[in-house]
Amino acid sequence: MKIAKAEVFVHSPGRNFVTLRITTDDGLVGLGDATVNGRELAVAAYLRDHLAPMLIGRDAHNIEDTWQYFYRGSYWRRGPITMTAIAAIDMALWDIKAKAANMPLYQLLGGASREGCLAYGHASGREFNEIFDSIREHQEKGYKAIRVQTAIPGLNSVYGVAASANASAGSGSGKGASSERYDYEPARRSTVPVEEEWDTRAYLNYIPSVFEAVRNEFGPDLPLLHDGHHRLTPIQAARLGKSLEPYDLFWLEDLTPAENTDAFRLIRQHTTTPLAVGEIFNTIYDYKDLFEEQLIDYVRSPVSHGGGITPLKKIFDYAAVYQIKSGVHGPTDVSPIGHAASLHLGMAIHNYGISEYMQHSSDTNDVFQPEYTFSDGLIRPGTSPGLGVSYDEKLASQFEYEPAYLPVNRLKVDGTMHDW
Ligand code: EZ4
Ligand code: CO
Repeated sequence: MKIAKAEVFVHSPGRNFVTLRITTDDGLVGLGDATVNGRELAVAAYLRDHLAPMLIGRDAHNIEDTWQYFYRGSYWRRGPITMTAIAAIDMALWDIKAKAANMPLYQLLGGASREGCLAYGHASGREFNEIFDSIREHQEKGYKAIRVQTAIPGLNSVYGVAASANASAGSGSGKGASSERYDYEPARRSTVPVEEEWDTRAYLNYIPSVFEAVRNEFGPDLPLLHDGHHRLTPIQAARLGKSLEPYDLFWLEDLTPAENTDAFRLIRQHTTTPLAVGEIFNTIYDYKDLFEEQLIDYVRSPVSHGGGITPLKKIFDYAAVYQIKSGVHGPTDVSPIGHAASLHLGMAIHNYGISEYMQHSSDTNDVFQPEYTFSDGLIRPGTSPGLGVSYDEKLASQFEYEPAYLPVNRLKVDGTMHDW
């Protein structure tokens, strides 16, 4: 079974996505998600100009060899652009293999280890009542675990909080609703990033009161998560973990800038709050020391940014040695193809933990027609062979790519560039 065609699409149904479509000489089609938020065209060019020509004529069945060919063969290893491009190829080839086997992909990865994959949603608000309402809305949609982000008194805009009340996790459809949703994501359609402001002292002083209020309102049982989004120093992160211990968080995510993994040693000495990291990691080498020293509890890499199903399965298996679980990144900038790939892998592995599941706009779902469903807190794959996602090229071409960028962050006190 030889690869006959490899096409790259960049379209914007609800938001920008990069999609790889591989076709074999016997007519099987595999899809891969190659989206890197705000750097979409770089991955598209990497795939189109460099990798696609090398794919033609290769045996579509040889997934491990193809992965090694592109990882070792580029000489320039790792990095989000390279690894996302390779991930898209890997996903598409697994999609093809599962279609050839006439099975949903998780069957080829070892079969189902669970009924479905536990997911968490994003609640946020500007003050306590708005946060409570947002949590209730998510519970009504079926979520059994909830991430809580909050505005900070004195700061204009903060990561994870809807710019206006009616932009929060709505369920609307049509053009207006999807661009509103896009604004909330938090990438914005513009050629220049929006600037947000930050004050760590204000954040650290305020946040325990939010989790205290949420626990008082919702009781001890609801799993609660929070994303620090890389803004703290190691000692500040240690303080946050400690100050939130009474509220029993499911995890604290990305407290410090992720490239300095040594920070976890200090944080771990001070707190028993579980820690998650890895949404900007892309190889097992980013995780190796964190696993071996047992410094984290959850692995955040999704299939699309973790180099594909092939390497992520190895990362999860290595994590399992240390009782570390999966907790993959699932924002809307992971396309339904990427979500489906993470879901099939999550169904199969033993050390599944939880997945982020930010729901896509109706325009996105119309283009990709994902088969997975969400109910009672779990995402479940469908029954058709492969990933269970398709790509309506004709419909997608009605939504042209538009530049859109994640915000940047400056300290409120003096405008110094800070981690966003
Ligand atoms: O900022 O997906 O946990 N979720 C996150 C996301 C990321 C965006 C980056 O593209 O941190 O909101
Ligand atoms: Co995050």
